[in-house]
Amino acid sequence: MNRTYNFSISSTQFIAPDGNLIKPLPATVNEALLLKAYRQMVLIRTYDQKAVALQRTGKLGTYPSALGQEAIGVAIGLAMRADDVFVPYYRDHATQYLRGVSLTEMLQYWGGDERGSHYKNCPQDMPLCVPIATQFCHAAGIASAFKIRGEKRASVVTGGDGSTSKGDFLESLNLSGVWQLPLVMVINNNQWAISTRREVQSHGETLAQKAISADIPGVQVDGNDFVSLYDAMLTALERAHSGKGPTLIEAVSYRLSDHTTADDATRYRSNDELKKGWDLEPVKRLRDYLHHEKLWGSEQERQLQTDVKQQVDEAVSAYLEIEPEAPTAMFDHLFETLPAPLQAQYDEVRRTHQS
Ligand SMILES: Cc1ncc(C[n+]2csc(CCOP(=O)(O)OP(=O)(O)O)c2C)c(N)n1
Repeated sequence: MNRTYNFSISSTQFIAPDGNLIKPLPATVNEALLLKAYRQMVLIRTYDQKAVALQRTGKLGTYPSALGQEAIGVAIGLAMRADDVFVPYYRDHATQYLRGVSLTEMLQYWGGDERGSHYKNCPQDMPLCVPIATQFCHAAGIASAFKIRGEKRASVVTGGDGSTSKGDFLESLNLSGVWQLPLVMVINNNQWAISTRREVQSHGETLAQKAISADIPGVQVDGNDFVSLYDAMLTALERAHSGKGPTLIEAVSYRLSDHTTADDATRYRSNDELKKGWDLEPVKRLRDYLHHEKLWGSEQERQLQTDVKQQVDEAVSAYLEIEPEAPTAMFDHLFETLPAPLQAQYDEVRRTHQS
């Protein structure tokens, strides 16, 4: 029997769970970058906790927490160029914030107001995608446009481990290889797709190896280590910008929260497993590293906590002051010409709203 193909998948980690360096930092990572990344991770964690609290008090709709996945969002956001396009899924608050979406816009969207997706400062990025995996097709389409126009821009798309089982993901991956698209696909492998374990999702040892079928680079990184993903993102973006084609990155993390505020994870996973997840978490890890290097101390931490709390409180106040849209808006934005069968519903909504 002849062997026609052998493959291996690299797995990268720079900062260990105890905050110690495993190998020297890449040349692209300096102290200023790490301090910036840490501040952004703390800000997003604070925002995230507040968003969950708002949902619990009836002031926000169902909300997907990104607790434990802050390094992924921040690494993508800091690595991308302004004129790249980000195609997010629903756990990407950190990247969206770094791209210019305000905390108030995010709260507005999760509060059920679609005007929150009309991003003032980054109109080129796509709105959040709640259907699983459809965003990969959108991102491949955007990357195709960049390629056809000869623009040195990349399309960056994210999805969870569950999304890699969907046809939309596999079709986009395949197309990206055939057309050598300037596309970076990042899988946030947080081990669970609601109550479905990663092991049930795919028989493969890694999710990165799905790239082999499309003959494009596939790498696995520690998604709790900001440096690992930042470094992989820069390599993938450089490939995309210089016309060398797509990359699939699997960022291994752990979902520390419930799937959304509508879920109760204690029904399907053990406390022991959750505790192990907390031992790996990204915010403490980077803080420990900065402590070891004497770049961070308790006074700076206190000041940061005060600053981010104030920033989040201001965003929440601005959100709560937004005048709700008229209920008829849901008809206005969906149809240019209202289909006849919906006219009666429209009239009724208008009548009830006015009275
Ligand atoms: C097309 C589609 N099917 C089913 C759902 C219901 N659903 C919402 S989240 C989810 C699991 C997604 O898991 P994963 O891709 O691992 O992302 P995670 O939420 O864990 O970050 C499912 C099945 C959906 N939103 N869209």
